Amino acid sequence: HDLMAIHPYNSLEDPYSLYPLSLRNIEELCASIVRSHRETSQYRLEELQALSWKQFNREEIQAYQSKTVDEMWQHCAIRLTDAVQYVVEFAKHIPGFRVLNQNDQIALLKAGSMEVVLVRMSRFFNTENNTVFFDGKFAGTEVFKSLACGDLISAVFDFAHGMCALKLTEQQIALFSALVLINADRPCLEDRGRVQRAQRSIELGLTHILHRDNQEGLIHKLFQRMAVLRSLCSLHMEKLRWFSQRYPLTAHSLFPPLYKELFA
Ligand code: CLR
Repeated sequence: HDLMAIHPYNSLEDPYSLYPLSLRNIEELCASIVRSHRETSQYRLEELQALSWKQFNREEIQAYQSKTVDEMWQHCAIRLTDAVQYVVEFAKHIPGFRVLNQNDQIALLKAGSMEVVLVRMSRFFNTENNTVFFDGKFAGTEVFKSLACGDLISAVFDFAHGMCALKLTEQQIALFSALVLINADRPCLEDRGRVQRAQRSIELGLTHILHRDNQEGLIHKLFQRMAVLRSLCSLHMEKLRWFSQRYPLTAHSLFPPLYKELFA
């Protein structure tokens, strides 16, 4: 691990160019991923806890339900894009991400940003009443009725519930999110080798903190969650294609450009 002393700047820019990684490298990588997560997570857990009494009342739910399909889709697409923007910010501060070429960065975000939003959703989820923090208050599935994709919404809520059951710490969520994003199996990568090295380092980081937390058993469950994430995202894409076919104008002119760029 003395390579660190020889190439301090290089190692900061691309810690994955140095093999084998020392424990110190791995701890630094974890610390920077956790910092990036904290700085882009919008709300701290205590803040969300303090807001959990804010629920939509009957009239407010009624107002969401009486929106047209395209109004509600546009509204949710805007909220989702907002969340994706924070994920992009998170990604940019992961050491192994910012050293990738721009095409590979985009390929990873196209495939993984929605998945990370769904991982992050568990922080915004109240398992006591199955509600998610949306538009300033906690909303149940009924709020999303006018999207006309109840199967997607209930699958997403189930996923959030299952993630909450794992009771991950913020550090574990941060490393898991990074691993969801930096995945060498994604399509259209130009420098797959580089992504693979970054992925391996983050895997080492996640294993390291799970070991330290005495929760090695979680790694298996987290890999299972990744498979569920993939199926949720293909369901999201399927719904988006359905919507764009029925409401081409809304999808084309009223959806946020970033949403179109990443998912269309
Ligand atoms: C996820 C964590 C983010 C904050 C955030 C913002 C918007 C929320 C999202 C979270 C969870 C999923 C969400 C979304 C708005 C709409 C979407 C509730 C809490 C639901 C699942 C509807 C998806 C509709 C598409 C089919 C358009 O940091």
